[in-house]
Amino acid sequence: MLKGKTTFITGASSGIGMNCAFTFAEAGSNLILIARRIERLEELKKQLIEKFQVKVHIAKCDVRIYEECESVIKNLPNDLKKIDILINNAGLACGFNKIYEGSLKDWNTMIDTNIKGLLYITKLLSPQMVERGDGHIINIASIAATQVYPNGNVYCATKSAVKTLSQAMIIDFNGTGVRVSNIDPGLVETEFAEVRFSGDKERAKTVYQGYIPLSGKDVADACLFVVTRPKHVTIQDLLITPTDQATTTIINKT
Ligand code: NDP
Ligand code: 8X3
Repeated sequence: MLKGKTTFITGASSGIGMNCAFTFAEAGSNLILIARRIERLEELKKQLIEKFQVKVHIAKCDVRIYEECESVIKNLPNDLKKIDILINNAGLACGFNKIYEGSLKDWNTMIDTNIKGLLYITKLLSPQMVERGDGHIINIASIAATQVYPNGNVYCATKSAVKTLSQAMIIDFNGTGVRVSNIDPGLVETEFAEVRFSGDKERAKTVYQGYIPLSGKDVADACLFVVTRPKHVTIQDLLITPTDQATTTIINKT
């Protein structure tokens, strides 16, 4: 379905991003994968090439640092410079505290990664899409973008910003041929909770217990569906949850 296309995925070393890499490679797309943990990307690249025989370029990149993003994109191999699909996925939650107990460091990390990182990569890659009159950008926001929950404060605010930026992009790219889709996943079992709880695996496990959460693959399948619609069709906004999740706070746990 995506043979000959190139997909650029941020935050591909884990979870949703890594699953998008497998799903898009299986559909025939070449890949550019970025994250900070390059050793994970090296292993992933090996597996993808062996299994799907697509071209894979990896790069170590902290999306919070504009110069790093710029250098990665400047140094793309010639045959992978034309980006057809961008999946703005890199993101995280740090901490789970009342706003009056929050940490400045956590707030800055979330704001710089989830909002500014997404803007940096979009600024660097979208002009070529506009010039060609073709391209698709997927922004991974969250159910938390519209449903704030206790202790979610700054994380929810960053995801709300992502959703707003998706709407802004849909408006600004209108008439250029570039499509933009916002995806809001509910609870997905990835390393997300472990990162939020500073590496506490036991606490993280409890987030996904008592019901069947989404998998990274479920979200990757949604991304594939979105990009494989005919060119005249845009899925602007998609909310995907586990069946047992009604809202961020109403979850049918056994
Ligand atoms: P994971 O923790 O499994 O993956 C997060 C990815 O983001 C990793 O590959 C990580 O790579 C990357 N990342 C984090 N910070 C940076 C950075 N500064 N520069 C580059 N890459 C970075 O979590 P998920 O897969 O669940 O999260 C992916 C996205 O999905 C996030 O935006 C998250 O907010 C969103 N989301 C997650 C949900 C969930 O329930 N899991 C629900 C809704 C949305 P590395 O550490 O190697 O840099
Ligand atoms: C991740 C889902 O509900 O933990 O965005 O915020 S939630």
